[in-house]
Amino acid sequence: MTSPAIRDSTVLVTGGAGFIGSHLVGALAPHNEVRVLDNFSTGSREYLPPAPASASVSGSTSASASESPATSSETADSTTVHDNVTVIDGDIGDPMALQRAARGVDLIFHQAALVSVSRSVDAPRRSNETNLDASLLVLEQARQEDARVVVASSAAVYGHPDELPISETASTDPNSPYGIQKLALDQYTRRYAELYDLPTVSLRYFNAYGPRQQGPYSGVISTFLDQARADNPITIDGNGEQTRDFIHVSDIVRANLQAATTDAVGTAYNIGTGERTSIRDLAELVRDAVGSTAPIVHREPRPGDIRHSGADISKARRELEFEAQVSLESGIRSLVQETDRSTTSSQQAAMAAQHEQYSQE
Ligand code: UD2
Repeated sequence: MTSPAIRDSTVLVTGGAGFIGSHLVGALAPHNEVRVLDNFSTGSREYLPPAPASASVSGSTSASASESPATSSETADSTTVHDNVTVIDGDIGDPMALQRAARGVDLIFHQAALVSVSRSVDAPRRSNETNLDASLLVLEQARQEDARVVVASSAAVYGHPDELPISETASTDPNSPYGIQKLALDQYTRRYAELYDLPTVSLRYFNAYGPRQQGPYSGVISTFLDQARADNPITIDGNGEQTRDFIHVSDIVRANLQAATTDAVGTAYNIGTGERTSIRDLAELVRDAVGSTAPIVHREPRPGDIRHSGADISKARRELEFEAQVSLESGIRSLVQETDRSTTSSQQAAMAAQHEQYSQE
């Protein structure tokens, strides 16, 4: 399955310099005018697509400086950012920055969030400000611009599932502030279609992984990869029998592109692979892919940890015409190669390769 092309559109990606957002920007940049609104709390300018080898880009226009507070060339090394990408260094909670970033857009991919479940437990009001209050500003701005919105929701909306695989009609009983915030946003997103006739889609990501996922609050795959590379113990919480549905970021990008054109709006879709993998198997997979001899150790189980999570993908397959393509084995293999490349050559070269891959799809 190939994703439908989005061309000659003006698109805002909130959180566009972050893990998932930057991959989306890479896919959109060759044929669209892309605005990135990011406060760079976890994102990086290095994740944004580089200018193509040939100086001019056909089929799209660049944002004019008068429309935006800052262009790519003003805020970053102009050789690192694609001509079609305008970077707005600001917070989604800042109405002025948001207004300027969203002016005249056809489409908004809302990826900005405080993604850490544990941080949301430590500071529920702070995470609510971004994940819900500011997200509501994004929806309101979309309404203002009459723009389609695709929102990043999460499997965290389900809490401890009462069925496996989890379908979109399963009960939603989130067990963290993060999950509560994502559920409220997911509901707002769906209702905006009905109340304001706005084409909206909510995508409930399962466990995302891939290049550029890093930092203290990133997912288990990047943690295990770092540990295996350093030949440090690979730390399994509990007995490792808990399972997750791991989905590669390139598949998440495809799901977003499908959501940007589908007629089946005003609804939420599970974005997973439909396959569950235990954390113990994952530890071995990562260790083997790296060729490491790191020991696998067990710690206390994580408080409140969900035992099993796996997506029923039939609705996404049927209505969104989306199905994941990257197996966990090949996703981990390519992640290991990618990180090998970026440690041996410049980040730029890895970015160019990634960008090239999206351009060809
Ligand atoms: C939740 C959400 C996910 C996403 C993410 C955002 C669910 C099912 N998933 O992911 O959609 O929103 O939060 O942060 O609600 N683990 C270890 N050792 C480590 C690190 C993790 O064993 O060093 C285990 C951890 O205990 C858990 C599993 O790996 O059982 C996955 O953990 P995670 O933090 O990558 O993601 P998870 O499922 O909490």
